[in-house]
Amino acid sequence: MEMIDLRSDTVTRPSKAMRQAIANAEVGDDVFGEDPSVNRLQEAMATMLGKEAGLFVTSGTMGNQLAVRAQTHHGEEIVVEEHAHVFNAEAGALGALAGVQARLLHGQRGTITRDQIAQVVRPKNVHYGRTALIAVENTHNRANGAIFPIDVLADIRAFALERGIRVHMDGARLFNACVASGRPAREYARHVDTVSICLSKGLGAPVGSVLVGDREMIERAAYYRKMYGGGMRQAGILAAAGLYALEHNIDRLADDHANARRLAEGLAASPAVDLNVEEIQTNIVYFGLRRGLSAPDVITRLREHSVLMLATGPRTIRAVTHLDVSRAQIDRAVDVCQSVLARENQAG
Ligand code: TLP
Repeated sequence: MEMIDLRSDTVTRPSKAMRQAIANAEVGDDVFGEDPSVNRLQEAMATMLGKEAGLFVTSGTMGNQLAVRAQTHHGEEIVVEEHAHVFNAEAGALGALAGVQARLLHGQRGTITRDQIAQVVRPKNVHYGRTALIAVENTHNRANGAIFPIDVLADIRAFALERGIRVHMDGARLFNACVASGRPAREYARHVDTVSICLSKGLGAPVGSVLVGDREMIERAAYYRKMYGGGMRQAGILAAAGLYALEHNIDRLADDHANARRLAEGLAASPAVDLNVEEIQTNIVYFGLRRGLSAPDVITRLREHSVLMLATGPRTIRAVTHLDVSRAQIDRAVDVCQSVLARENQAG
């Protein structure tokens, strides 16, 4: 039976048409700045986000870490929500590569506020590492793909400007936020200095992210990209997939959101599941298991029925919808989950 892979939206494979775009890509040496497809992609993303320049990078992790490195100095502090990807899931790079300390805040569904930030910003004093950067995540992965509210972001930005602090947005799934909220990407981007956007998640490209910001910052990021081994040569074959994704795969994210809703409703109907359907705004569904059920056990049972999800804790599971999962497959996944959970529930 075909697998229904809901572990992540990173698992998508390039479609035939995207592969055609890859095959037809014009290329050059991007370390010399001579790859026309890479240049087109960088410009297209910068324009969409209303920024001066863009930089094509290997991954969301590299986009975030270059943004941090290029906007901070060793020993400074970055204020970030405690479950943010940039702090939790990037192999300790904040310390290892940028040499910064993270000042963690507890967010409400991934959102941190101006007031919270104001309380932890360091005053000028010989004892303190300067607060150099605030990082927000939109959508917020660990908060069920929650959209970062734009008015809260505007407040943070106003405060940051007053205090001379830069703001970075991990916009790995920014276009999910845009499609779900009906707001264009540049409305979010105008409240931050830099944004990193992934092409290889819901947008369906095989590789890559783009970091955007002002020209000077992007030049610094390009220097660190080379230092980190991220200078690619005929990367146009990858950029062509990204350009294809920007043209064809943004509006359809609405289907993924509808599928995530449907999945969440189906899961929430099980008494074994702890999940608030109202929290599902985009394509990510985390759910808890009640009555002592074990997430690794449930995952194993689901796999036996060709449904793949991720255990993200002893009693938490994550499912993510994307362009390689159809509505019919979601309906089947719901049936499988309900029968597996009912059986596990009886056994437990
Ligand atoms: N997230 C991956 C895993 O690392 C958890 C996933 O499957 O969701 N920012 C956010 C908000 C992300 O969710 C991710 C990837 C990244 C950055 C990093 O992107 P990559 O994997 O391209 O380095």
